[in-house]
Amino acid sequence: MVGKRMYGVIMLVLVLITCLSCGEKKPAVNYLQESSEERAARMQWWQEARFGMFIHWGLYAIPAGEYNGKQVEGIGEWIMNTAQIPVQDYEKFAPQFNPVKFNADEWVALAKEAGVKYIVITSKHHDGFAIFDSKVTKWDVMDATPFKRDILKELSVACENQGITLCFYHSIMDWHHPQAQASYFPNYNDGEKVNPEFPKYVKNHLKPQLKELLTNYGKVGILWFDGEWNKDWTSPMGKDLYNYVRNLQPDIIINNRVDKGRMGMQGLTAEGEFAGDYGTPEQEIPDTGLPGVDWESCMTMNDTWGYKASDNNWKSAEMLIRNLVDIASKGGNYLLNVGPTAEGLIPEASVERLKAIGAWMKVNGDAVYGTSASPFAKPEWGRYTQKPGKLFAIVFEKPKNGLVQIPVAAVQVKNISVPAAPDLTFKVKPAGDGISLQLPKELPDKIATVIVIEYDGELVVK
Ligand code: FHN
Repeated sequence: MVGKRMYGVIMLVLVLITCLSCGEKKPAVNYLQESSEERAARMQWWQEARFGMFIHWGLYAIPAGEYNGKQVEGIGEWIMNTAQIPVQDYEKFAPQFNPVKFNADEWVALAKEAGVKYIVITSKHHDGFAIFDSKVTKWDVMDATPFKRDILKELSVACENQGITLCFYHSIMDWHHPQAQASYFPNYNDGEKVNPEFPKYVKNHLKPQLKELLTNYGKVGILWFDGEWNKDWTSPMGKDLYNYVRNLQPDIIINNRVDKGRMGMQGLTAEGEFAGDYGTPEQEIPDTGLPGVDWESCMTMNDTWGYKASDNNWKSAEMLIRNLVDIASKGGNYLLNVGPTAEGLIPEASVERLKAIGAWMKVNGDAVYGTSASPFAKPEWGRYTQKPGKLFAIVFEKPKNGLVQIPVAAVQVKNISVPAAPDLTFKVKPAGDGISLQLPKELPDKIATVIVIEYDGELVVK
């Protein structure tokens, strides 16, 4: 019996060797059947990262929210649709795209200074324009613009050199491609129409460009799909694309916008068999963490993703830092957006905020990186995050009585420290099942003061 089985194994190996030697593709793997252990290993770097930078950059930075002398409402990268610009007129922006001030090393250095661990950049947004050297189309930075530099290649080198994970946002919806939504003009986003040619766009354009992105730019951390809401895109297409991408880079992470399971802007995935590794709340933060659910809130610093000269509605650094803490306290990731200008510069208001976040993270990053969701309901004065043996009490607003109640039994406490005030000490006063800490008159960090409680044993969650 063993002889026969061994013979079978040998034959299988020989067949595989033959296939590989004659250049036949290795059989595609169905990654939708991945084991929980394999998934956990693949997601680990992303779960520990907690903080990424979104970059929306493309031709829309040229009009920058204005068309034919008029301000165009809404988000800057939607100007082709919002201003109802015909394809041939939108194409006139390409010869104007020459961002000579673009410096990938500077962008990545800024992201690193901010404490960002991964960058997600728009390889192609809904307007179909590729900011990389695509042999699939002339509608790309190499053929259609005077810039003629492969932006993603320069970014991939800078990320590799500086230890930041590079990821790509790629729109399934395409307002420029004749076999996709170009023919839906003047409403390229018409959710009722279906282009019978769309499967040909998927086969001859979408997939080949993804193959370029996953072959020519090194290891890619995340494929961040978007534009999946049109009727043209189906769940079977999403599952097929998920496997197509994973077969090109098996360790890559793919968001839930590859399939049709996303529940609107709240972004999490509906019950059922939908592809995608994590939920994508947009411009919002879930009220509570969701045990066992991976999610990432993508948010802007002002009101637009793509650059818009008139949008100066900037969130404060305080709000951005507290968003990061709030999201981490619920077990999520924060994907914070910048929209560079047509010259290739990240707006100064974004730079200032990124540096402020970085200054806070430099002192307090241990309370965010590699943490998991708080086991406790959020207290009125701030948030909790946790790591094994460490509870981080992060104080936004000092309670009137100056006391914070921490649900860790006094006997368990090994050490209490405040990274922003290393000399600060606390008298540990038992209070009920936990301890009560008297805060100093002035909080060491006005935005968010981190108190690290190191303890023995397990936290008791009531
Ligand atoms: O339509 C896009 C929009 O332009 C932007 O890219 C956001 C960012 O996630 N996603 C879509 C809107 O949900």
